[in-house]
Amino acid sequence: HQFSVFLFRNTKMVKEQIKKLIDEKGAQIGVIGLGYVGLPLIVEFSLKGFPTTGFEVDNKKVQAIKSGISHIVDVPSSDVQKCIDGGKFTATTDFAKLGECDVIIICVPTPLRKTKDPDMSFILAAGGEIKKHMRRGQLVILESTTYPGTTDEVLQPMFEDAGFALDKDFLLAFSPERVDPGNPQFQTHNIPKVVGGVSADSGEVASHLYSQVVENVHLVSSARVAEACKLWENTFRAINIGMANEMAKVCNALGIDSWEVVRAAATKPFGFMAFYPGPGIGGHCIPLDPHYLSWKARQHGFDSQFITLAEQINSGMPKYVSALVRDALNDNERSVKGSKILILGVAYKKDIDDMRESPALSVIDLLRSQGATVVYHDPFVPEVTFDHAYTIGDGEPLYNLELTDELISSSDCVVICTEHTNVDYDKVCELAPLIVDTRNALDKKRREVSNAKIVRL
Ligand code: SAJ
Repeated sequence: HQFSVFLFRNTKMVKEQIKKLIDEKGAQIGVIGLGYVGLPLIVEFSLKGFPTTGFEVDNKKVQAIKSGISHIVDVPSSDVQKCIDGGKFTATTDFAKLGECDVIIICVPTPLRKTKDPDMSFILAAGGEIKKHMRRGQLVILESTTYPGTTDEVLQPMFEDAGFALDKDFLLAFSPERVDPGNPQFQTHNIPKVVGGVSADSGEVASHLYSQVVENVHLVSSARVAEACKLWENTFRAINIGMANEMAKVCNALGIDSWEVVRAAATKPFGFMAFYPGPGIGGHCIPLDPHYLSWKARQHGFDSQFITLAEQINSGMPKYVSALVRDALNDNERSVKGSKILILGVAYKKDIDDMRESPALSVIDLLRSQGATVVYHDPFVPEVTFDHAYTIGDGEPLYNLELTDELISSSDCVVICTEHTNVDYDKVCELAPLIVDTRNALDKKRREVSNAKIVRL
């Protein structure tokens, strides 16, 4: 059998060879990067019966996964255990095992440098490991969000430099991840998957692969179209959130409740999509991805003003919120300096534990730099650290405090930065002297019975 597999792997057209392995659920699938994208993906393939290998540079994650523990909120540990019990799933830091894989999917981070330029180091590192261990007959797919042209300009030449020819020896495609952390309705299997190959064979086989685990696969004509699609989606969000934030400032200036306005606009059954104001945008996608597009556009002499403007507005929201707090305290004849401020919710969005780029960090930093003592309560986040990007507290952690009556009533102001569901807002409304609500966490009924003065974004 091994010989016939060897023979098969070294003679058939790569496209036919990999498709057959996929149809037999014999294709060994490797996923590089076991984070919020890679872990759900490899679990889906493993539960469908494919032999799978997860590749991670972080051995702590590998050990946790090998003992059946998931570090990702959307992946139950029971699913990881099921994969292990299936006997064909493993996780490793040994990238030499990439040579055993028929399919390799890259799910590594694509952050920004301090200069807001793309940081391609993770993609280059993954591509380098693949190149080192490449053999004939592999399909490589990039899922990390990146600028249009990455797959064919960066990865394809890497593999060709190693002496492998596209379509003859390897296939290469791009397929954007669309994971929405904490979204109970949409998980990997029911989120439509866009796929684009750097060649027709590549697109065809990559699309065939994903159709094993995703209900709806949308094949486009090239990897660039798929790369651009992802950036269009996320730039669309960043710009519309920026508009919602600017509209909130306009409404505040006119004494109009912006949340009521958006709710009313959302009754329009066509031609409108509701976005809501907030203390800024967090996560590792929406604040960053549009810069991959504008960076690439600038290389072609095009300056994207929408992306720049949205970034200015969104990144300016923490400052706007800290000014709301300052003015609200002032109305209570208190200065920010010397006040005790309680932040409710520090994660970058509700009901998840992710702190990446969370605007709450900037709100805390701004208030502390004006002399306030700031503490927080967030049921999902046990501790928060501030790196050198913040004015105060480089490396010193803040710890989650229990939401006691004493904590609330002893605060001069409570600032709701994230509207987690499981927080006792009735108690906050009863005991807090002053509340700044940046997420419309307190509905009309609560606001009417509250003892606190409530300021809304
Ligand atoms: N936000 C607002 N107002 C809004 C919507 C969001 O202030 O109306 C804020 C959120 O609080 C958060 C940030 O923007 O801080 C990003 O929120 P998000 O809902 O876009 O969530 P992400 O970044 O976790 O995930 C998004 C995906 N979410 C949705 O489509 C709802 C999706 O855009 C991508 O699949 C994913 O980024 C990604 O990985 O690219």
